[in-house]
Amino acid sequence: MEAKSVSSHFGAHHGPQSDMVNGTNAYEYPGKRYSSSPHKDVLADGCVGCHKDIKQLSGTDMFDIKAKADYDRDGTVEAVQMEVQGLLDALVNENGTGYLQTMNPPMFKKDAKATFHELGSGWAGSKSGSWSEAQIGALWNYKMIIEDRSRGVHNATYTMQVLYDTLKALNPRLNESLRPR
Ligand SMILES: [Ca+2]
Ligand SMILES: [Ca+2]
Repeated sequence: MEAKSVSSHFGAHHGPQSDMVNGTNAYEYPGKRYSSSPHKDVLADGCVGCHKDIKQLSGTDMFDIKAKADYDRDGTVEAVQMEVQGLLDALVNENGTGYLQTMNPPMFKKDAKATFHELGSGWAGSKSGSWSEAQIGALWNYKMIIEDRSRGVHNATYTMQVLYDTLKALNPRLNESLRPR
């Protein structure tokens, strides 16, 4: 598959929260195995059925849930949502060094941030190009994870697996030893 045009509207249907909880509908890479956090079987009870004691990380809009590893490899094991954000930043960041900003033609503007708000306003507006399947898959997964808006809380395992495989497809030298199994 090769795509000659994509638009800011390309992507999974809006509101992918249930897909994320169920661990499905990301662009899954051939030869990779995907699994899930044990969320889908208990969803009827709602989040607070199990997570009555979760607090907010002070000064942020994130939950105080520590990640299992330093997934974004910045030297600190942070909250799950910060680790996910760190991986999303590899795709789009304010310094303009993200994979979706440095491909030719770029999908996102040089000063875009990896946020829900800037999915539309940060879109570079490239009208045509010749992107690889790995690049189109990366766009799909980036948008799905951003639009889920939980930054991994709905399904940390699937979110990390999809992000690692997305980054690995764009950078074959990526160290993926921390990818959840
Ligand atoms: Ca980290
Ligand atoms: Ca980080």
